[in-house]
Amino acid sequence: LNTTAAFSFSTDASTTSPINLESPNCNIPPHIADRVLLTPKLYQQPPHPLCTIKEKIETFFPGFDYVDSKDPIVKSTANFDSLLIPPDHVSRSKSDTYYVDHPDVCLRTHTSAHQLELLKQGHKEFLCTGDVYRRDDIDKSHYPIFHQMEGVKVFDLLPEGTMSDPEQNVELVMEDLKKTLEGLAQHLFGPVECRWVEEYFPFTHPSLELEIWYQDDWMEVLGCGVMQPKILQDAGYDTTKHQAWAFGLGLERLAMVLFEIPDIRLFWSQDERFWNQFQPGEITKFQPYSKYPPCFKDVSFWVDDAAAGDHEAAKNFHVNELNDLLRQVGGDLIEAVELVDQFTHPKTNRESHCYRITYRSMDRSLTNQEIDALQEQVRDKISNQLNVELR
Ligand code: FA5
Ligand code: MG
Repeated sequence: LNTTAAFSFSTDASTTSPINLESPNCNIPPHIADRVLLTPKLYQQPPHPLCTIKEKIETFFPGFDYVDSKDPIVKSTANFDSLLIPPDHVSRSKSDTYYVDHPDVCLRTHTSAHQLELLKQGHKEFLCTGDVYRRDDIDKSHYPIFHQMEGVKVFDLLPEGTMSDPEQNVELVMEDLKKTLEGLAQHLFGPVECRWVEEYFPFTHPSLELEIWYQDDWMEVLGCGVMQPKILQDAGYDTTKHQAWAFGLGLERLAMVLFEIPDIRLFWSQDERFWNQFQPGEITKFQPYSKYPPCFKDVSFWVDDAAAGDHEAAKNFHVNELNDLLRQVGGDLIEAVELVDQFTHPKTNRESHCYRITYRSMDRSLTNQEIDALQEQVRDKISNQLNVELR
């Protein structure tokens, strides 16, 4: 990395967390650190669609406490342990999570990171909104920074005798949760095609995901479930008397449906043709300025470094390393990254991957020259920074 700066930022008057990009325990690339520094937050800037949808959801939950200025830099204990996520869970790996200081401090990967803390502070019905960070796929509905809203509701169960069967309680809480979220979908979209899909989260049981039909496919918009009693106990509740539901929804995904925004990168646009289309608090359909042509480039490599005699590296290569590298070079000009071919050489036993990179700007036509230059940089960086051999 060519930066020596230790960034400081503050989203909450009480905290200022430094990010030292130089630290070997930090895997945050500069293009992500820059975004962490961006204040005010998109969801606090009318007429941004994320701001409008946040407010529209909040009006559906009157009486809830609204929390939206928690520091995105959190202890791993809050992001993982407090939610009963096991020590060896893949979501904790450096290839999935951005660490400020591995393994103790990370960029929150979900707003669930604040559940226990807020419960302990006495919030019983709350919505918590924030920017969250993940090393993830690159396509029209995945972005390394996105926004979630957490919802939690703690129930005081009826006196013993009327509802003393815990199984039955879980069912009633789950029913309330589903009804609430179906009501929310109706409140946001009117009639829309939805389906519930069974899921697993360590912190809820049972757990579900809600999907909405959008652009000819099912798109997952939220995860939810009945909170594990252990979490309520850790917050000081007697779980013979209390139970809770929780959900975490992806604000971009919902806003894409509501405003007909075709690509998640648009939320980060600074183009006035984007911003000028929206009015504070109003829901209007996004008019694409024009669809500029995409350009596809393939890159193939052996996922080990024969020169270094390191055949074990194949096991260590993770596509998220490539994704971050691509965003570093191409920023939001990278529309999608897709593994299109993979094979193992029968003689050398080496593994080859071929990725197709889609370049496309949301607001202008790209020139061949420009893309060739980017692709050249991409190849350079791949061979210098990843433990692989270009083909
Ligand atoms: C979670 O993050 C859970 N914390 C949700 C939860 C909360 C479950 C409370 C139970 C109780 P998941 O990883 O599925 O779950 O993400 C939740 C939502 O975030 C997804 O449904 C999707 O709408 C959105 N999302 C996930 N990854 C991305 C991404 N890379 N870009 C944009 N949105 C995303
Ligand atoms: Mg999910």
